[in-house]
Amino acid sequence: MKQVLGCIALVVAGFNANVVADDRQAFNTRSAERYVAMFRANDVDADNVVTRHEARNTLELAARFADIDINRDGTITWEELQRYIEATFR
Ligand SMILES: [Ca+2]
Ligand SMILES: [Ca+2]
Repeated sequence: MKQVLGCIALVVAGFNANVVADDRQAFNTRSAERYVAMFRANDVDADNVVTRHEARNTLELAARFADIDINRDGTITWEELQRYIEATFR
């Protein structure tokens, strides 16, 4: 009986781990989509680069600007955004 309960506990624990992994995946997907949307919304002149000036009105993007701006040149390129998303939400 103990062994059966142990098996059930393992199955339940495995199921929970899958649920957590799915939640995590869903969160990461939503976050990645949100960052892409923020990038597009803030790229006012549509040159595929977001400057600090363009990002100034979006708190989350402004707060993460230095993290995303990998080469620290004061602008976020589309490639830098993709690298940030890959490193942070995958
Ligand atoms: Ca721009
Ligand atoms: Ca940059």
